[in-house]
Amino acid sequence: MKGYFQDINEWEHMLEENPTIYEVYAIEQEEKEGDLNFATTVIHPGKVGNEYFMTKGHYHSKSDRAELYLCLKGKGMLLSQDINGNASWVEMEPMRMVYVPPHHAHRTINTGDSPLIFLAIYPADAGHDYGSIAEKGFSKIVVEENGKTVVKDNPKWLS
Ligand code: M6P
Ligand code: ZN
Repeated sequence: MKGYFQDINEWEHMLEENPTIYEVYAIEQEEKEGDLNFATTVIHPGKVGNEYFMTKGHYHSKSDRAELYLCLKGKGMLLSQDINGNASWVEMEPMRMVYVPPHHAHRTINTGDSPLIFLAIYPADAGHDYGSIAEKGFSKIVVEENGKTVVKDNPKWLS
């Protein structure tokens, strides 16, 4: 995940211990219309500098495909944005379902101090498009400031 977090020095420092940031256990079907994939994701608690551990985040290759998450354990946030970088975010807590509309990139963030575990359900033909997020990130970042979770403008975001 080199380049995904703001604090490059902290990132390199953390690599000495090489912690697992998140794990995905996906059951994926053949990529055909009408079928569903599902995946359980575990994001471990932790931060790089003041930025919480998070997933890479992606658009769908078939960008009109939506996605649904059911939070099972822990505390976190779903950050999503449209193709122009207009972002929105919603808190995740056990038994809360959160929805990613078509044409929206999505990333999940563990803002708690225990693993964040959620189930994702998405069309089998959605596909993952990591390109633009890997390059530009999201327009917002989620950090801890004075013990509080804060959503801030990404200083590296170029719209
Ligand atoms: C969820 C789903 C998966 C995704 C995973 C990790 O389980 O959205 O499709 O792979 O989160 O997210 P990412 O692939 O962006 O790292
Ligand atoms: Zn997705």
